[in-house]
Amino acid sequence: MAASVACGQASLSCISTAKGSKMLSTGIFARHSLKRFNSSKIQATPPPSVSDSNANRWRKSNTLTVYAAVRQLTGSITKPEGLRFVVVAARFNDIITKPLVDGALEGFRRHSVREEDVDVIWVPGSFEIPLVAQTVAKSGKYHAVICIGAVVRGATTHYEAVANSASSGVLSAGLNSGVPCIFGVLTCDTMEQAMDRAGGKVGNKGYEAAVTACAIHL
Ligand code: INI
Repeated sequence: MAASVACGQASLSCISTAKGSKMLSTGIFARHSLKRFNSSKIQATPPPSVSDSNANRWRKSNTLTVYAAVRQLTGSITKPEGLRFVVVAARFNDIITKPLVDGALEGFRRHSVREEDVDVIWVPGSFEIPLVAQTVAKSGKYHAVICIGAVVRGATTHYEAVANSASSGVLSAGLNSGVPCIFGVLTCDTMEQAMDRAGGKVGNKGYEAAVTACAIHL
């Protein structure tokens, strides 16, 4: 049985299993199985980068057996209804950040987050993300903030400054606000690497950031 427990501002999803075990497929747990317990499955949706033919294998290898007497607390990616999210996205390199934002919105849609529960705020570049992320995180309106940007190494040291500021700034925004701020900022050597991660052969990191937000909401 799944329940919710309040914890200050936080609400954690609690899966208690009084009558045996439940299988929880989340994509973040290692595989465990113990056949002598009864089990039922709660399945996560495989990301778009997983082909239909590999979907069942993906689900199988992302399964956790939850034992009867063990109380497990986790953010839930199976019940994100009612949660509100905001995407803070950089316009710089928007050939990359637009598909990342699309991926994030697709990730929310596939995990039952309602369209009206997601806002998107555009900022000039990744350097500007942390301040806006912290401000919206502190507003109390959202359960998590998804930060999207693309920092691509150029000929100058500007890359290092922007990439480092974005990563430490997003971390600080989360720590200062107490609201998860998910780091969906690509830091790549080339545009090709960035495209691979924005819906190309390595998947869509925006989609993954949205799923992370669903999984970690406090
Ligand atoms: N912003 C990015 O989001 N990605 C980059 O690759 C980038 N580079 O390389 O310059 C970038 N610079 C702009 C920066 O984020 C600020 O908008 C600008 O410095 C004004 O504060």
